[in-house]
Amino acid sequence: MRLSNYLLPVTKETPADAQIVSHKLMLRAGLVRQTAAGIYAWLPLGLKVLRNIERIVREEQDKAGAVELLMPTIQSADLWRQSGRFDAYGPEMLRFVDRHDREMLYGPTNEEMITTLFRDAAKSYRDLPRTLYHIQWKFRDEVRPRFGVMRGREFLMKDAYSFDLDEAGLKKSYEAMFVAYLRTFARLGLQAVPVRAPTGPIGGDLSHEFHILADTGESALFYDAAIEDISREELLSADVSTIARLTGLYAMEEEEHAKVADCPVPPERLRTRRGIEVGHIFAFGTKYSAAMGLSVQTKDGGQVHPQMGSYGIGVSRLVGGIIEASHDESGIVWPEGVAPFAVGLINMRADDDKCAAAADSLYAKLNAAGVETLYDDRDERGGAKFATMDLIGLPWQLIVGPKGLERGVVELKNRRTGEREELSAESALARLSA
Ligand code: P5A
Repeated sequence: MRLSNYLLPVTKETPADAQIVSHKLMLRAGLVRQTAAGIYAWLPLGLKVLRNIERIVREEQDKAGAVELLMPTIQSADLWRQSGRFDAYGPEMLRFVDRHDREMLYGPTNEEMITTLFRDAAKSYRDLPRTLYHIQWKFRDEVRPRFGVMRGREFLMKDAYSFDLDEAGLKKSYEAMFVAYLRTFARLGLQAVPVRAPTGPIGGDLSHEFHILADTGESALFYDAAIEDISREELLSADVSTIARLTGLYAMEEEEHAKVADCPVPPERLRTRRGIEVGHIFAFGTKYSAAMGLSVQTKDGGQVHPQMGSYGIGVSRLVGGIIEASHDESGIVWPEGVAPFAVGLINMRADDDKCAAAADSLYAKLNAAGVETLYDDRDERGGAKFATMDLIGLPWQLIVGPKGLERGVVELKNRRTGEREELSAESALARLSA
């Protein structure tokens, strides 16, 4: 992508309305713009990051055996009256009427809808177990939307729903999602701490929240320092034994920790830090299947209400969460898997024909090699180009200038370490396409 043909409204000034670093950087780097309280437009660079996160989330859901579908954002109130949650959900639910005076709502979650879809499709034990998911926008009329996309009113969620014949099956489905979450967050370059959680309006008696550690998190966590010793490699290849290991280690939110009479963690190992909740999973049994008339025939001819769970990931919140966990004083430092482009190619002198020709040629070769490149081909000062590239945080910067060209070299900079290296254009290409 040529920057001269892109929409990247970066700013030097720190926006006055942003309190936390990720929100400031998302505005400054031109990722999002607020269009109404807690509602954001995703600008081209932000959308690429959102799509990359979605892709990793989707791949791990598919690997865990979940099946993707897509449910609408708008739901009918009748659906929610069947579960009894229409009144219970309260003012966070955005309600409205259509032209025929039918009561509608913008979905804050989809337990009701998936239960009726499954009810109409599944007839017998052969149709179970199943886990279905979608990645879809939600709306919650939060009293205090804040911190940008971290607590928005409209936000993107991955929500999965599992259906099993019995409790042992539900436990397996819950564990499969738990493992998928550990892998997903590790691939996103994050260390996520699973915390035993209260279930709130979703219901049920087994639930875990996944938090990433960041000073600006909304919850205070108390946990065993040993959690931080679990390596990224182990999380990337997590299995059920990893769950046992992690849930065997103490981690609680402040309110729950306060209720614990004897904390099992010795004081020298007890850590307290703030966390951002990026995922939340629930096992709630027959709460919705019983209320909404979902039952299937068992092997011996009886009928059972399937045991259900639901599993959420805050996809848009993750964009902010990743920035909280990965930035420096110059801007964002994207982990490889989510970066909007792999390489930022800088032409130091757009007004110099030789320099422009060399940069154009590198750009064409990077494209041909399938390396996603953002090419700063604009006629701007070099200093401003460096600042923009540092701010938007692409993993590699490839700098083409007239002086280097005279010596037959270009410069390659690693955004995370700041290391710079001079090398031939061919070697740079080989390195970046590897
Ligand atoms: C689980 C999936 C649920 O809604 N029903 C379907 C269950 N869980 S949850 O914890 O309420 O939400 C799941 C995740 O969505 C993110 N999230 C938000 N992100 C941005 N802005 C918000 N206002 C917001 N509310 C929830 C969180 O990451 C949460 O873990």
